[in-house]
Formats: sequence, C-alpha cells, structure tokens
Amino acid sequence: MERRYNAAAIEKKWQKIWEERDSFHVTEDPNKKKFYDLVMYPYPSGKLHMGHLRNYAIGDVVARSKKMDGYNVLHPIGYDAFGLPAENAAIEHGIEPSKWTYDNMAEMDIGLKSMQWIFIQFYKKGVAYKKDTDVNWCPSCKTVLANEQVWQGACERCGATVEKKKLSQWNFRTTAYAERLLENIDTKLGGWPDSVRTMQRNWIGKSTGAIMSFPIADSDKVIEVFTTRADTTFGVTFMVLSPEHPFVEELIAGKPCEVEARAYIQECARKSEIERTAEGREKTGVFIDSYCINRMNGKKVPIYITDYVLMGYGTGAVMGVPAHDQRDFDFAKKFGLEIIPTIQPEDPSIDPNDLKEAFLAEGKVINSEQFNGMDWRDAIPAMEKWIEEEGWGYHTITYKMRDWIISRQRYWGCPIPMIWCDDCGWVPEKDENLPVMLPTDVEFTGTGDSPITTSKTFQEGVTCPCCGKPARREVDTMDTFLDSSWYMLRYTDSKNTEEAFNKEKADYWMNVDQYIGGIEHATMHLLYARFFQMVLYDLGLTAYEEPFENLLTQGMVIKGYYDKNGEYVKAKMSKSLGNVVSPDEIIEKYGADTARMFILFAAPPERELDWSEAGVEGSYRFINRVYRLVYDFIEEYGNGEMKEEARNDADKALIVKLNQTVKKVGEDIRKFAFNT
Ligand code: ANZ
Ligand code: ZN
Repeated sequence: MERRYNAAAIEKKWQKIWEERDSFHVTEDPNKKKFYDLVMYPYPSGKLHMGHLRNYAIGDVVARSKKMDGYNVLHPIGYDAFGLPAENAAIEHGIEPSKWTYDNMAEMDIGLKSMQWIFIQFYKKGVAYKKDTDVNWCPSCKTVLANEQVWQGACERCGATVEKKKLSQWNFRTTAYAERLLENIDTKLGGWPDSVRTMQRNWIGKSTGAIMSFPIADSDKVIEVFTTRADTTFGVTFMVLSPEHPFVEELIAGKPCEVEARAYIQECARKSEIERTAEGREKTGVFIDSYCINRMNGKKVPIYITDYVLMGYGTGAVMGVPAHDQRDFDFAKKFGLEIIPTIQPEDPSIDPNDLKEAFLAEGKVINSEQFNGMDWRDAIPAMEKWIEEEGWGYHTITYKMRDWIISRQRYWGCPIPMIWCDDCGWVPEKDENLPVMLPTDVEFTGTGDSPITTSKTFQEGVTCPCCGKPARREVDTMDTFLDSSWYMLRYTDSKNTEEAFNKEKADYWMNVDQYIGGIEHATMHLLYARFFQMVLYDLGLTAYEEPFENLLTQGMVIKGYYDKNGEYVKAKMSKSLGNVVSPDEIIEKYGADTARMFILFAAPPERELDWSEAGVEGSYRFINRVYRLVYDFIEEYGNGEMKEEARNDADKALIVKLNQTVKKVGEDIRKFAFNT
C-alpha cells in the first residue's frame, strides 16, 4: 500500500477479503443471540439516492457493531422488483419491464408463487374480497391512474381532468384488524418513535359516537348519520349528504334542483378528497328540494348535498349543527340557515344567540328539553341511551381507515391468482398451477385497460378449478405494497424454493430487532406490513403478531439551491429542483468511507441532513489524516499487535485514550448518536 489514501484500492482490497472469508454469510445458530437488522429495500428502477445511502450507512453500522458485540446478525438487502416506475419506463421505451428488473427468471417464479399462495390463504380466510370501488380514471388516456399519477386533479401524463369511475376491485379487509392494530400501538410498539405511533393512530382514526336515523319527509327512507356529538342533536338545522350518497339520485330525479344538482355532482367527482376537506374553503352545496325530520324535537330540516361530506367515512351523511361545528357554521352562514346553540358558553362575553363562529368549548346543555343543564360530556351517553331506547339509533365506533384496495390495472405486478367461472364465481387457482405467470405477448401503449388484456395467451385454455368449465383469469395485478408487506419474512429464508418461508427459520430471526427507513413510510408501508404479519400470525405461519420491534426513521437529506428569484433555499433533494447529488459521484470522487462518514457525522439520524460539499471534503481530509497516521506508525513500529504494557508516557496516554474512545463510540452507536 502507498502512503497516499487511495480509497478505490482500499475498498477493492477489503471487498475481496470479505468475499474470500464469506464474511457476510449467516446461519441460524441457536447458541447465539440473534439480531435482525433490516433496512427498507429500494426499487431497482430508480437510481440510488442520498436517502438510500443514509439508510444503508446507518443499517451497516448497526449490523457491524452488533456483530462485534457477539450477536448472530442477519442484515439482508434486496429490491422491490415490481412497481410503477418500471412500467412507465416500459411504456416509454416499449420494452418489457422484466428485461431490466430480472436477470433470473427462476427467482421471479418463486417470488410470484409465494405471493400468490399467500393471497389465496388470505382469500380463504375471508380477508380478500372483491367489491365495486372508485378509481381515478383519465378519460383521454383511457386508463386507471394511481393516486401518485394524479397531480392537482389532472392526469400526470396528459393533463386531462381526472374522473372517478367504479371498478370491481380486490380489497383486503384491513378494517377488521383496525382495533388490534390500534391496541398494539400502545402495548407492543414501545420501540417505535412517538411521531410514527401518532401518525398510525391518526391514520386508523378511531371515533366513538352514534349512528342516528332521520326519516325523510314524504318518503319511507331514513337517512343515517354518524355523529360524535349526540349531545348537540337538538341543534340540528339541516342535513348534508355526500354527492355520492346512494339516496341522491332518487331525491333529485324530476325535482326543480335536478339540473343544478347534477352539475354539482359532476364537479365534485373531479375533486380530490384533500381538496374537498381542506380547512377554510368556501362552502358549496345544493338544496335538493327535500326535508327530513329530527325525531328528538320533531323539527323539519332541509337536505343539501355538499362536497365536504365524504362518502367513504361514517355513513356519507352528516347532521348539520352550525352552532358547534365550524364547517356546518360556514355552511349555514352561506345558505342563510338557522343556528341553534345547545351548549351554553361559560365565557359571558360570548352570546350563544349571536355566534361569530362555531362554539367549540365545554359547557352545559341548553335548548335540549329534558337534557338541559347537563354537562355536555354526560349528555352524550344520556342522549345515545335515549335514542337507542327509542330505536332511532345506536352507539358505535368507526374508523377513518378503509379497506386496502389491492387490485391494480397494470402489467408490472404479481398476477392475482383468481379465476372467474360463470357458475362458481371467483375461484382460486389450484396450488399446483401456481405461479400464474405474466404473459409476454402484451402491448405497452399506456392507454386502455391493463396491458394484460392485450395478451392472446393469458386466457388460453383456462378452466374453472372447481367445475372444469372454460373460465377467465383475473387480469389485474397486485399493489406493490404487498411485496414489502412480507419481505422481512422472506429474507429469513430467501433461498427456499418450496415455500414462502420456513416457519422455524422465520421464528428464529423474527422479529426484526431494528428496522431503519424513511419517515415517508410511517403509515402505508408500516401499517400494511403490520396488518400482513397479523393475518399470517392468525394463519399460524409466524409466531409473532408484530414484525418490527424497534424502528428508527431517518430524516431526509436536503440541500440548498438557488430558486427562480435567485434566493438560496433548502429543500429535499429532487430532480425537479436540480439540487440532487448522487451517491455514485461522491463515492467515485472520495470513496465510500468518506460518503458514509459524512452522512453519519453531519446530523443525528432522525433529523434532516443538510448536504454540504465542504462537509464531505472535511470528512475526506479527516480520513486522510487518520490513514497517514496509521501508515507512519506501522512504518516506524511494524504491524504488530497493540502492546498491552506501555513503553513510555506517550504510549500510556494513547492506551488510555484508546479505551476511552472504545467506550464512548460503543455507547454512542447503541444510542444511534453516530454524529458524535
Ligand atoms: C354532528 C356534530 C356536531 C359533529 C358537532 C361534530 C360536531 P371525527 O371526530 O373525525 O370522527 N362527519 C361524519 N361523517 C362525515 C363524513 N362522511 N364526511 C364529513 N364529515 C363527517 O368526526 C366525526 C364528525 O364528523 C361527526 O360528528 C360529523 O359531524 C362529521 F358539534 O355530527 B358531527
Ligand atoms: Zn366453475
């Protein structure tokens, strides 16, 4: 070796030695304490970026230090072969996505087979079911769009306004697991950051309240609403339905409101949920020439349709209480509707009969007959009990979380192994016929249904596994979030060609002792993976109900750049801003150790990391100095073992410093304080 620090030569030398020594090989050793260190795997189709480098540098330090601490460490890496970027590239270049994501088709085989087998177990358990669901539809590309392909209500590809369309799709019954997913946040996720636990709680969105029914005047129908505030029922002055509510069609047909209502419904179909529910938006709606009866006080109130009521939550209808709900207040002001207070403000400066905004604070109940004078908190169960006794409703719990739509009208995913028979309905493909392979005779046009529908071979000779009659295969593929929902289990036994994973091996390595990844996965991926593990646990396939013992979410890598106005701002590295530094270019210029050192040193792992070229150079100079110091030492004293006994005072000082450093570095690593 030379005295100059030559990163490329050093890295090559060690990679060769690791290879020769099989340093990264690991087997289940019952005599050793195991440690499963998992980093979130990347998509192969995108280039590796600094976020990956940060993630994997942290995971690498954890793995190596645990190994030094005597653990049997599993620290795997792989990639998510499926996904939209690969399919988009295929459409652009007219080549099949498998051409660059898979060298080894045998691997694809076993991957598909395992995934499909798991899907069938879910189906048999009643977790998978098919149902009509709204999708984003681009009328000009004539194709279904994923949420990430819709940009401000327009198609990302062609700019056309995206519409909603009903399609029959496969769902997973995640809502049936909502309560368990929620409970475990408190009892089993002690090793997770509080921020992520809160995000998951909000995503699940448990709400305790009541379903209450309001008869429609001159009709035998009743409108059901979900409310968390039964105590305000005497303050209901109108009723609002989601434009998608199933009663709307019948209620508007032939009425004076019909034309206006239909135009409004169309307008709403183009708006995203986020737009519809954004705070402070001017309220819109249409009176639909109908009334319903508030049975509590016999009051007749008008029915409107409005976009702030979503069909996917509660019952898709809301009782309007303008005095105590801000959205309802704004709506009542806009349409000149009555405002009846049912809570007396304690603050004497607020006049309940002349509210300037909805009154949201606590107080005693007023204008509510036999409930007057009660504390609002006690009035909720009291009124719920009353309506239950009268048969007008019941106490209930709802969740914001929806069932997980797993069908994708795309090519590049795992085929859903289901067969439609006109006589038998949906039937799972027989185990011995798995995997259902992706057809290769398809066209990537970017328009129309899934490219799989263009295949001539895919439906050839398909028969019903149940009765043997000619049948048709499902052409949809699975959401790629399914892959990342159980990869942690597959990694414990990745060479298995017979089954998805061997239970003994999985039980040896699981749970993941340390999971490391980006905060952007706090809800979807981390909830789907928890849900998956729970179902697999119920199926007896794994011994653990929760997959990830400890979670570390690393912050984003940001970098300053000059914006349009010449101002210096900091933002997440992104192609569109032109502030991307690629790991490749840093590694080529300075070597992998410099890149790793800087990224670990520049900030605590859970914080944002501000990329700076000067910082990288500083790390590089530091490594150079250390290298030369050791080089010169060896030149002078030889490459012998470190002597335990000191030869002189300088040696003594060095040995003391060495031991202090070992102690401090060890402790800091265990605290993830890599930056110190
Ligand atoms: C009457 C009421 C009076 C309400 C009041 C609130 C305050 P959380 O807590 O988030 O569960 N709501 C019900 N279904 C809805 C839907 N599909 N779209 C939009 N809003 C809906 O919210 C529950 C409250 O949100 C419910 O309680 C209902 O308004 C509204 F002083 O009912 B409330
Ligand atoms: Zn059949």
